[in-house]
Amino acid sequence: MDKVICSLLIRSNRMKWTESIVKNGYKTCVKRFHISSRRDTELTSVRYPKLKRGNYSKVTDADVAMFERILPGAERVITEPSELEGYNTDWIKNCRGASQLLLKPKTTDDMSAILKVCNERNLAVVPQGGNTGLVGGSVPVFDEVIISTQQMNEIISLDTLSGILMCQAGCILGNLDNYVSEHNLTMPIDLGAKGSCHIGGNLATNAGGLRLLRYGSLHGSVLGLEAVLPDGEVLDCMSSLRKDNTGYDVKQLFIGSEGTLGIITKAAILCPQKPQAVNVAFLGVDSFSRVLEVFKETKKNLAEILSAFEFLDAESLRVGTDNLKLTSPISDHPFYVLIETSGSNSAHDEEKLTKFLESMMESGKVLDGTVAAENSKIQHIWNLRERVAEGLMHDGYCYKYDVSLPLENFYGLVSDMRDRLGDKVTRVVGYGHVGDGNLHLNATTPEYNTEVMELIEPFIYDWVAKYRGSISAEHGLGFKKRQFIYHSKSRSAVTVMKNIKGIFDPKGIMNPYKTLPDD
Ligand code: FAD
Ligand code: 2HG
Ligand code: ZN
Repeated sequence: MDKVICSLLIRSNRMKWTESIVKNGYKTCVKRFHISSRRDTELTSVRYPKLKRGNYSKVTDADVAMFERILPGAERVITEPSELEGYNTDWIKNCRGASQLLLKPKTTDDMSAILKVCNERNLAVVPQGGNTGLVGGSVPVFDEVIISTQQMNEIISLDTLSGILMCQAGCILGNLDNYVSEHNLTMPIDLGAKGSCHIGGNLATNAGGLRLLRYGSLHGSVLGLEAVLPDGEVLDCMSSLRKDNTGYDVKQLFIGSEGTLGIITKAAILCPQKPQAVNVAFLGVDSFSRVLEVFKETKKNLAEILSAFEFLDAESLRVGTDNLKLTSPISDHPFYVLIETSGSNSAHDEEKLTKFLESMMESGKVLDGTVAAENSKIQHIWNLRERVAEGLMHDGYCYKYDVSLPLENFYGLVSDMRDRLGDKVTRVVGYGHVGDGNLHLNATTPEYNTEVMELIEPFIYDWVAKYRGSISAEHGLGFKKRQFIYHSKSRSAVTVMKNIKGIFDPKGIMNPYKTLPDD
């Protein structure tokens, strides 16, 4: 048995870690790579011809002149079509709008002034952070004015004792993590898009990511928030108190509201202590039920140091090895598990993890594995998991789904979808955050294919509803999923949502055609 775990550990030292992974200090930088040009993406208004533009005003020269007065200086009021292209198209190149105006406020006052004008003029707007959203929420559907938080990137304060960070909404998550790391703290959220996504975008989508298992959702970590309402009113909920039960917790409404209620301009976030010791294990197992057995044992044995439990199926791993030329540190298996531990005592954690893996190997639950404690090796393993989304884009068009399901039904959906789509697609992959009950199912084809789309939807949503899952676990509804909201939410809940929307945004200028279904 000693031999088994020995080979497990030696393997990690023998591996050639050829990748240069940590760029700009970020775990993974999402590059704005160009597999196909953004112009290849069909206009959303063409792909969805039944959708009608709302009764909003069109931007005039007088509007542009007014915005130039509010936002003086270069690069703040953009009308040049070539510069607008990237802002009009989403990261997965599924959606493309035709906005003719991009605004870049720097301050809350700027934001307030431009929203006031938009509201008075009845101009529809779409808030945009890093534009890494995966449901078409961050780009216009028709010609909405794009309001980017790119220039709202100031860190306001960090209280190193309480761990409370205050910043503007346009700060890039990776930059914030680098900043708080210098003070022995960490951001309570981590995701593959951290090199591009903004904290405001994270809040607006209530992003989950790789650390949710450990630090919980943003609903708990966000202590305060400032937002500008559509009429320009500044909603100040910038509390930095851990406990504050004075009245309704209004800020919570903005977390996950996908830019439909107002624009988040500032946040106060509780940052946990940065773990001193991090270990990552990458394991091969022979079935999905084994993944679940290992998860159960992991929770039991590594409880207080467990910080992530992720899985990939063999096809997901191949996305990395085939499309991104990543190398796997272990032999081929039907399923892979990534376990991360984060603690304060490396000797203690390593011993605990090693002992645990030893027992998993001995019982036959785990067939092969490697453990990494060194940063570059840890990163190499994380890349196999974090970069699946990027790798899929190399296949062409990606049909992306993000669902919550009871763990026992988790992988059945992937198998059924594979049977259903057969050789009409390049591949169907299943991977995700097992620890949070969140499956990512993606299928790819060389280009968008209506027949494939009609085979997937509404089949997938009916399947999820049958098991009382959620059709959007962490990415939101955005443009692409809003019409399916009733698969996961009751009529009464959606009615309340619509009423709330009516209170905050009576003219409906905030991110129209997103999140809420048409009547
Ligand atoms: P955008 O894409 O710009 O916007 C997203 C939505 O928020 C839009 O509806 C937009 O209108 C709204 N919005 C943006 N900023 C504001 C604001 N200041 N105020 C109000 N509304 C605003 N998501 C996860 O949950 N977990 C993951 O693990 C994860 N991994 C990802 C990995 C990759 C490689 C990529 C490309 C995306 C991933 N995502 C993940 C999806 C995405 O939701 C997150 O990347 C992120 O939260 C979006 O932030 P953003 O700044 O890019 O927002
Ligand atoms: C992840 O967990 C992201 O990697 C992206 O949420 C998932 O692309 C996807 O389907
Ligand atoms: Zn995810």
